[in-house]
Amino acid sequence: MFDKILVANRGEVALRVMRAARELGVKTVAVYSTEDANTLPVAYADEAVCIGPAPAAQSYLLMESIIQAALNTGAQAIHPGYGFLAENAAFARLCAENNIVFIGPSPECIESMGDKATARETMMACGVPTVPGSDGLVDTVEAAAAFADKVGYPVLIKASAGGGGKGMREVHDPADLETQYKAARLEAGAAFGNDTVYLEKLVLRPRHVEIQVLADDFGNRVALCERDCSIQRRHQKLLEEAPSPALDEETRRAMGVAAVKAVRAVDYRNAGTIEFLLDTDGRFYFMEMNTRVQVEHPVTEEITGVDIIKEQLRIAAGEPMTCADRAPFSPYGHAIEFRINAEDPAHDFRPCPGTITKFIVPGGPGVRVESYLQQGATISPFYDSLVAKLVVWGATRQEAIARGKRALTEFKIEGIETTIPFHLKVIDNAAFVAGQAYTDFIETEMGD
Ligand code: MV4
Repeated sequence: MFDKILVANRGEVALRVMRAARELGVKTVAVYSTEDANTLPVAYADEAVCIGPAPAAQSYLLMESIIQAALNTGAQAIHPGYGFLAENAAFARLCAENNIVFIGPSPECIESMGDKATARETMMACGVPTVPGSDGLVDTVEAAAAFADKVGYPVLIKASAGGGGKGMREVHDPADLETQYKAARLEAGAAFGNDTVYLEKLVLRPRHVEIQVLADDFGNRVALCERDCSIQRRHQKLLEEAPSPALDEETRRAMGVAAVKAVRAVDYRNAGTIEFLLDTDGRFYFMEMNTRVQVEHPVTEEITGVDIIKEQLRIAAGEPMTCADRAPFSPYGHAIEFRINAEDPAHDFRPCPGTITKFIVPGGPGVRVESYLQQGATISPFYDSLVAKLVVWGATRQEAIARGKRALTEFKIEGIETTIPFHLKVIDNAAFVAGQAYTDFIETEMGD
């Protein structure tokens, strides 16, 4: 195991990684912007290095400064958390060039999964189900029309460099194809500096179901069940649960097998997530692979008992994962994560950074709170608006829901608006309680 690692992130995930490191007897180095100087992860770390001012481009995204901090402090590895440099192949490469272990997959894996058209081809080649789609990139309106005529409308135009929904355009009517095709390319070019697109048949009313995977250097590859992340707003997840209320044991097994196939095909190492679309007939299709640990990883930890971050550290250190002999995994109980953001759900979820005047955290059985804040702390406008993740576990989904409601009610945050009132509505919603939430849940069920 490493003696010391550097955590190239901030907020709750920085603290989460440091807690895992501490349990393994690994020392930690925090890097921070001047804006974050007084935050908990900086105080918690064994050492801390200021890397620049508030804007991420001048601090958390400065690869050279972060590498220099690792070299100066003798950190042998860097955990990137999520966001910032977590899926930056150049950063993973720079780590290697400086003999620092990047706690994550190889730069080649990051790159091949970062290009969505390539990822799709790779999955098709190894037998992972994909939505019927164009044969590679679609360079002309005529080729787009030919594909749409062949598979039938509606279709979805996707940017190869996309992900997270950017550069995506639905086409329901042949008359709109040209306009939407041109719009998708313009948007993709502006957003990613790459305007290539491909087409897929549009899956109607899908659910977002993703499989957590771990792979080590000894050929161990495990699927840690699934998470259902259908409750999203503009591609920002708000609530995630595990297992998915929409999967039976057979589909779960099949999805896990497909995910492990994908991991083997690209010789993936460390933690990752394979995202699938689940259609209303229970069929699933590869959507994207995330080559990092995700915000919602705790729900998987709760139903499997696996500490995903500690496994990441072991794998990166060249040790075998400790959970391989437990595969195939079946979910134990049910977990739900509520993302508590500093946003005002009554005003289109507009961010509302500010100072927290009261912060009373829920507790009791089956309640886990991942945060880095306390009373008197300030939410910075420079970074994401995540205040806390409230994760509840119950023996059944029904118990998890009751516990979630109880814990959301106990959580008292004042001084800022939060998404707690939104979650209290979700948890009383009949479609959610029945396990019938699709990716259009917020539009169809939370209209007001
Ligand atoms: C789709 C789809 C329907 N059909 N692909 C959204 C983000 C990007 N990863 C891919 N996405 C979608 N791809 C086909 N062929 C619907 C979506 C989609 C979506 C997926 C998961 C969660 C929320 C979503 C919201 C809108 C669209």
